[in-house]
Amino acid sequence: MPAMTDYHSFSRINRYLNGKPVLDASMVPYEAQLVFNAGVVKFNGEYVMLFRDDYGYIDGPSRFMGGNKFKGTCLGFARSNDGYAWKCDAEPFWSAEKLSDNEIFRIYDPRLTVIEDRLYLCFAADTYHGLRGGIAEISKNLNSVTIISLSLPDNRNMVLFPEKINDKYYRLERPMPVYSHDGKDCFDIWISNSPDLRYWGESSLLLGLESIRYANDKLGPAAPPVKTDKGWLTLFHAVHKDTLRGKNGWEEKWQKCYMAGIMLLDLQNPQKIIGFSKEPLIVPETHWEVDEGFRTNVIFPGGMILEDNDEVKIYYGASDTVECLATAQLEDLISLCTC
Ligand code: BMA
Repeated sequence: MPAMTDYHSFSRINRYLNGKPVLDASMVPYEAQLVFNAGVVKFNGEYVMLFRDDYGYIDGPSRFMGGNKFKGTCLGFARSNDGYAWKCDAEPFWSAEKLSDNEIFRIYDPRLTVIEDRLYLCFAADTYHGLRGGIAEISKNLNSVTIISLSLPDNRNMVLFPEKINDKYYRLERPMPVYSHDGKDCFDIWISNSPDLRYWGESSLLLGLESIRYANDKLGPAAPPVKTDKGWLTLFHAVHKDTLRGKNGWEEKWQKCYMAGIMLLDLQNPQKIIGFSKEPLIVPETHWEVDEGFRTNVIFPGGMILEDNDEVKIYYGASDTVECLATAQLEDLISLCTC
């Protein structure tokens, strides 16, 4: 496995504002420390972002040196007219504390998908008996949320396709099976379908870790797939672990590096991969991605928007600390998916 420095972001990826965050804790009008891993869609004539906010961090001797203890995690909305400049709502939107379910103690990493004018949320839920992936519907006025289904543990990083395919809903997901290789995780991307968003089945392996040469630890779905003439354009995160890596962010030994990868799935049969990129799409490189953060070297995309002029906006959490935006041209991204 080549050293991390052998990898670079795709040359035609443009980091908006040279990688400066489009949203960070200073823009949130309530308690916030880490603002990241957001889902983003166009809905009701505006751009809507639902971000994760880990708040109430007690710092140690210097920034992010107090361990990983937070008061809580909530999800908050931000809105935009152009997808570049964002403004947060005055109050947080949702958190585990708002549920009557005593099992779930944290909700995080939201992804948003609009299907037939309805807004759906996929989320990760930490429960006292394992990690679960949830699907919920958010009301049109963005005021309330109704849970539709929760997976068995352990599963997370679910994303919904934005339309039914052959009359079925589809989702990508990342279960956490107990097989491993050389003491490392081996987590892959799976695909399932459902008649009603509630009952899921016909699950099959979509992309195994062994197919991605720049990853050796785990893969997971990133933003919900986007429909193009050539297929479903689909982002994923790919994790490379190197035991020689030492201190990064708050941990003594944070050895993982999260990159973004890209693939194209068949429009009528999304279980079939048309192609994927041999190289990573986005690799941690900027100050916000590499030098400073709660967990450095993490690129975690959760939203992708295809504009009418074929610009693709990719929103990603950087270093589990801030939310950034990269753009690219659709044809450049499609031309990468050849393997
Ligand atoms: C994953 C999730 C993400 C996080 C990433 C990197 O396992 O917990 O929320 O961004 O690790 O720390």
